[in-house]
Amino acid sequence: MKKAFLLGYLPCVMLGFAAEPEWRLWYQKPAEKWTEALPVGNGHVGAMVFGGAPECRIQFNEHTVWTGYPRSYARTNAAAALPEIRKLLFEGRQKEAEALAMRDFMGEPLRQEKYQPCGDLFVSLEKAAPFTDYTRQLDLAEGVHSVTFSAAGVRYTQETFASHPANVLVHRVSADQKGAVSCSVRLTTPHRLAQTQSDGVRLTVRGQVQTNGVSFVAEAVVTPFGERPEMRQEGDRIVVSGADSVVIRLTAATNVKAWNALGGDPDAKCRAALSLTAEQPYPDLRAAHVADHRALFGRAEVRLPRTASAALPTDERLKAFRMADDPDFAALVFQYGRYLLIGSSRADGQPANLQGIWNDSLTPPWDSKYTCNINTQMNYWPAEVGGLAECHEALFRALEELMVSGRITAREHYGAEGWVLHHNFDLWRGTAPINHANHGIWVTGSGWLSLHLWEHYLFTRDEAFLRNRAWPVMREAARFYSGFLVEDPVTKALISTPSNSPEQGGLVAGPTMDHQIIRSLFKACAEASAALGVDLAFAETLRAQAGRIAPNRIGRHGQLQEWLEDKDDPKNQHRHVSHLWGVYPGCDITWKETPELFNAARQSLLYRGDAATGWSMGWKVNLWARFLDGDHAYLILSNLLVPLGTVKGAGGMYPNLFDAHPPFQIDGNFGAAAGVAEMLVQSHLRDAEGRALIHLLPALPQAWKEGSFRGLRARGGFSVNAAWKDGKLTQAEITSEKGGAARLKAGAREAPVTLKPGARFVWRQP
Ligand code: FUC
Repeated sequence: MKKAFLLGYLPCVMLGFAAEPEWRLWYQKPAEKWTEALPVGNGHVGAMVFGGAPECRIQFNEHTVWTGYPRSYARTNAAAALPEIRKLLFEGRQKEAEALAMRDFMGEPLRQEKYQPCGDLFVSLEKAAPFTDYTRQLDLAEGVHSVTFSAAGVRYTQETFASHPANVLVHRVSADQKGAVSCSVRLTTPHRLAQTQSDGVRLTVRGQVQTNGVSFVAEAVVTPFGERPEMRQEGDRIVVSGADSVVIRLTAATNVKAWNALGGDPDAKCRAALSLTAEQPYPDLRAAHVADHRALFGRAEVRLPRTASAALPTDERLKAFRMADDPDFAALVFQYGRYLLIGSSRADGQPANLQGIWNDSLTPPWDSKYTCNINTQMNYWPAEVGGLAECHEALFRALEELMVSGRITAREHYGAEGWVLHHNFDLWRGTAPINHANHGIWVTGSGWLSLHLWEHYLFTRDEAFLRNRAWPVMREAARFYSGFLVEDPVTKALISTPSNSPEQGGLVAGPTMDHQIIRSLFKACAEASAALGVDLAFAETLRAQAGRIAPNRIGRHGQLQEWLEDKDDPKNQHRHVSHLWGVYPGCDITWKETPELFNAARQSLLYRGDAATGWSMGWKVNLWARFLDGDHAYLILSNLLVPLGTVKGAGGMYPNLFDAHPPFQIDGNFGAAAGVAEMLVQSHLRDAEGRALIHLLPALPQAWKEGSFRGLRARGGFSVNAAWKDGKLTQAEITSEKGGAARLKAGAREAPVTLKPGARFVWRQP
């Protein structure tokens, strides 16, 4: 350990970093490709820092720059086609049902809108080529990107961060010699309908994504420091010479007032952010940012054995990664996942989309929107367990908005009460079925996402949140399914139809995943209603209906059936493992309560195989953790922690550790981070007395012989720390903010505990 630490430490000291940060990504050359650049973000503005020399490119996004404009995608009276679609499905005439649905049932328009890039900031240093001793790094704990290099006898440093408290991105260029910073700064945008201007101090880009759509403003204010710096305008650039340092503050805003209203004033929003920070010295701006970032990032940590590999530059470390050699890489991936969530999802911003907040393309893959038959949910898997519940808030607000648009979809498409969301949404909160009837008609986006509110309550025990925020959304989601479920003429069970098992098998009646989600939602609603003492009669109806929903079934290959019929193909290695929802993230199927179904689900996962795209592997890590198989979970995780293209037919990672679907899709980062946590602590079960069962080290791989974690959260309102050696727990510590009872479990040992508010329990092992 000591040797490895020194190996990593020395080069940094030699290269001029004060000390090597504990958690960082670092490289010895500038980024050439976007997937080599490093992300910073404050939930409003996200940026990819290339760190080049002499020119550093900072490609940036603003969270509400989207194509389109407010509109409903619901199709008036689509519900008229519903009885016939159902009838055709019951008669086994799937293709006819899909054709009818394509004609009369899909949303209008058929496609949703796209998340867009905003612009690029270029900072070009004079006399900075050729350069030597180059390092760039992203310090995950501080949330600061830095670049250092030498050129013509001068040592330059550039720092970049996206401050949430100040709502600006800050970039500073400095040098180790007075007056040595001479640079030019320009601002561009890839949008066609745009103009750039400069007043000699400030660069402004004004753009319009499309006529009658989103308009945006991005502004960068350039401030030189030193004895006699000069600043002038040259064409579209601001040129500084002879400065000790230059600070650039960048902000961006749009005319989006809300998901259903344009007409905001982007200039005023930019002015507000820039004037608030005008007088703030750089060290103060930086300190306020670091304090804000650390308050979130510093809450939780996983430590795994650190070997010499940890000292390698990140791109080389990724190439060299072998499971047994570099356990600490998984800890870095856990921390990076948390870092990315802090950067892309803050309470007052949009939720993290398919690329978080980072996108440089006008036509991004899957529109960089919100696919919610797995992807959006996966983004938030590390939120609660990883101590970032506040980051979940952006999604909760989106759900409240989706409830409004989803009510119209419920009415027009199903003649039903409540609200429904299908498999995608966008900035405009589209909720209707899109793309194609063979996968776009999937009704449980709203059910699954509503359970995120319930999970937040379970983790925090925040009753005011349950009453005021969670319950209205959950209840109305359940109200939809309560009216939507129909009796299967064969089995007499209640089933979901028409729907789909994402994204295969076409339009069907009764996919297993839907039933697991709806049953879980109904049970959660019954519990919530009892806890709050409200809507008791409705809860009783849900409880009764939950008991009648088609149960999970074991099929002829020993598998958990994905559909009502026993038609699974054991050779099917499709990336979606939807019917295993009940194992993770749900708990409809558990080792404790339903061991036979649990084994069948495990068999299904074995059939599906190990290799897959990024997010699918992220899901499988969590599933193997729930199957209590740490080695298998780690095997999948390590298939993900490789350069893209290493495992045939599978994803992997780009040099900046962005997950490859491929191309980049951020869900795999979040799935992997959540998976590491799920291997170390699980809390989805309760004991016979209803206490949260906190299972410590439930799926520890052999390669993680020793380690520790702190600040992971468990349901019931607990924070958990633990350490282990030789694969055995040595000590655990749990604290409870609100007070409560839990049962700790490690291997065969168990200990019931009851804690007063604020109290801590230390569980020492023999
Ligand atoms: C789902 C997946 C695809 C992709 C897309 C964004 O449709 O099946 O693999 O992740 O979302």
